[in-house]
Amino acid sequence: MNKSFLWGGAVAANQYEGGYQEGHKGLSVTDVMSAGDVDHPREISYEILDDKYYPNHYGIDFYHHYKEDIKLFAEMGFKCFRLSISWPRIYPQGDELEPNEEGLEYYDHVFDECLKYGIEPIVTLSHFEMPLYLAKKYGGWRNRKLITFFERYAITCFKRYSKKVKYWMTFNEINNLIDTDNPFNAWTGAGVLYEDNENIEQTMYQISHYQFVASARAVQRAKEINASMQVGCMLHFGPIYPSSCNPQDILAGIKAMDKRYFFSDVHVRGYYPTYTLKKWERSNIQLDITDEDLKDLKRGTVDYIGFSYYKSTIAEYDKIQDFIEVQNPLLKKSDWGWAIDPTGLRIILNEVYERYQKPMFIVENGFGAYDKLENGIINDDYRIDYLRNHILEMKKAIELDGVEVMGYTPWSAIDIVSASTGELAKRYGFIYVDLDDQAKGSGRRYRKASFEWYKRVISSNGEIL
Ligand code: BGP
Repeated sequence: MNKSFLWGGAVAANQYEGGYQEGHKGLSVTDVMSAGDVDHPREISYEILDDKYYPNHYGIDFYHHYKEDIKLFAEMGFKCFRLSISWPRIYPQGDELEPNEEGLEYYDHVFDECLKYGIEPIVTLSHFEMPLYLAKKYGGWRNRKLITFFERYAITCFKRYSKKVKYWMTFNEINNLIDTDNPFNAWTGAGVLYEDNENIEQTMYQISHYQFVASARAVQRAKEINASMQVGCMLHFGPIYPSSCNPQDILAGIKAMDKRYFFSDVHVRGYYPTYTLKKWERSNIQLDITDEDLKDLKRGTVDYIGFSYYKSTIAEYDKIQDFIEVQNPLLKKSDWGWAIDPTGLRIILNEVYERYQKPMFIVENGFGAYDKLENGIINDDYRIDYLRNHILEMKKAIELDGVEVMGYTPWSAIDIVSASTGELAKRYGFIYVDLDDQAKGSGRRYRKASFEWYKRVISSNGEIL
């Protein structure tokens, strides 16, 4: 492994910061998302209702514990720490001309604390969130004006942190927008709720287009501010296998992957792929796309591909919808039904690298589980197994297949609120936080078994697994 390989861990502002009304932060769309669980989706109301609990308000209170937590990351030997900036901390409403100085200072402190230990901050500008005000007043990313607001926010961050942050990403898992059956996360994070009888597919492509343009403009502004800054995209990836060797199923697998690749194709190549143009023609999809937008897409292609990998899936031919997703009988699953497939990581690294020849950054990979704290000890061997097997496959992709991988930041550096369910009980971290789903508990941090294990992995640069 290359000596400069970026080992670290990842989190997202809305899932761990807390302090939701401190430092003149505005409300985020995630601040009005109630708790859910494995069987019940979270609800979003655009108002804070008295009878609901909102897990993001407290998160794990990193806002007040950042020194203690970053010290623990340093103890593990992190070379980098992936976090996101909360947009409403910087622009509380989203459409103001001047940023909130207190919000900017907060991230100065966080970045300084990281840099003190030689930890490189890796920053996502929008991780499933935005100012609630933009969602209510403008309809979120349905509205072209959002491009200007995002660009202003990005410029503010690039200028302010140009000496502290080198690696940036624009929109987290932008390709989750395609998942129109489950609009959770990417849709709610884009400040968009379905309207009755709307053409959901058309809306999805329009939101995506505005985000692509906003991202491309951010890339250009970053280069103007500091040419050495690197801006990447962030995709949710994982191979989609055909359910059999029937050519119909093979084609179904390709079509299913195209739905994910559509987003990286635009980010990386700077233009819309032909399979999408044909789809728009066929489905009579009408979009607001200007010539200037298309120029922006070309000028603002990304420097690297950040992606999350948790699981693989299977596609089976379906007459009506091209394909349907089915379960893989050969793979074990997590308690939340996510198929465990380390080889899938090597496969996707190969596929994506061959497609684009751009450096890749694994910015999320991890195992959500119900951890048990017993006498101050958390034995999370299942997590160690998961991560070990994935790192082994990543190493094969690098050493045997020649894939260029910049770093690995498992999800999550520390226990945080789950994005999909709102639980804290779905834990991913190397550090246990003594809080329950209602944020009750001591809040004390404990090193899990995986903490000591990962520390050795980093100090041996991936040799001791
Ligand atoms: C990704 C998101 C993260 C994160 C992770 C785990 O989709 O980028 O924000 O939460 O998945 O998902 P969950 O928290 O739902 O288990």
